[in-house]
Amino acid sequence: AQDCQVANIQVMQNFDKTRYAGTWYAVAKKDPEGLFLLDNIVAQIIVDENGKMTATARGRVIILNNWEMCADMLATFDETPNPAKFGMHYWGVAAYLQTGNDDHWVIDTDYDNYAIHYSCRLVDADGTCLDSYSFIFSRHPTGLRPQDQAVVTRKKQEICLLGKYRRVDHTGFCDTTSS
Ligand code: DAO
Repeated sequence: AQDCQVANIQVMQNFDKTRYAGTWYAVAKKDPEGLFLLDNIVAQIIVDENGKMTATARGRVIILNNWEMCADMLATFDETPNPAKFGMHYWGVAAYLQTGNDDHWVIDTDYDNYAIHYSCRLVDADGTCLDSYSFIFSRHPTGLRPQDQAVVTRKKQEICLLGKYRRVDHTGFCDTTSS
């Protein structure tokens, strides 16, 4: 799983979306081209009584003309034969925010502390990813527990993104400011 072929990326085995539900704080992010969510990124994963997964997410963004705000985003997920691989449709509560369709793969999680997300937007002719983004999520806004850092580092390497992440700060900017 170190050949960097998108098709060979290992995802979470026996993924349980019900245990994935709840609040996740992004603590690190590998940005895609034309990045959108900057920091103060918090996602709420919801699984309804029919097993349908949706999400709300909020984060600081800078839109046209350097306007800084907190974006409220909504997402729905389509299941695939692999329970850890979803198709995600997302859009902004406000019409001027980004809209799109991305993969949402859960690479690894212990459900209670950390989760590693991955999305490849563009696969190159050689099967590697040309434009990816990835969130490292924590249940704790303060960051990863020391004991989770080693496993997260190993998984970053497995998905060929080691060294490509930046820290995502939580300053409280989006706790009160609304879109
Ligand atoms: O921030 O550059 C970026 C890409 C992220 C776009 C999608 C964000 C909206 C939905 C997030 C749902 C939970 C991960």
